Amino acid sequence: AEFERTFIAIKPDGVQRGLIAEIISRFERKGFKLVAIKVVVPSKEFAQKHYHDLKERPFFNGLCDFLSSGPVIAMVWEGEGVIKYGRKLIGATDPQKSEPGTIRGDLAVEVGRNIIHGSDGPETAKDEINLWFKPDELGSFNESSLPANGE
Ligand code: YYY
Ligand code: MG
Repeated sequence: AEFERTFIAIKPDGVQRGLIAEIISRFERKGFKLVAIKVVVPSKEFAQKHYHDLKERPFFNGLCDFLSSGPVIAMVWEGEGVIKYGRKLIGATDPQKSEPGTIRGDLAVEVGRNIIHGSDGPETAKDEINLWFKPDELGSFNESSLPANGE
């Protein structure tokens, strides 16, 4: 479980509102490790793939339009328990029900503008990481691979 990884995305509303650093810092301070990060403007077709589990829901079309409406920060975070605890840091889907202290609880008010996505289990984490990232974007590294004394 030490090398557990999850997919986290800051949605266009979070980017537009200037919340990138705030959100990243919450994962960093907890002790999780950022393994990959990039800015992507997903196409609507890509958004539909990402949210394929929800295609029968009435909000599916609006949700996919929204996800593809601007830049998204796509990330892979690693650490023990990161899938489940990442969801805890994020808070409940509806920000009206998210606890204070969570990202959505502190920073959002509407379910359709809840600023962040996180994988909901090991299978979706694997699928979402593979959808958003190529294998060569997920290079492993650790502190000891940094040169000593700036060499
Ligand atoms: O995983 P999470 O993002 O917390 O919720 P999901 O049930 O997977 O729904 C994905 C996404 O859909 C949610 O973040 C907002 C949107 N949504 C909505 O607009 N209206 C709902 N009643 C439920 C979800
Ligand atoms: Mg979900």
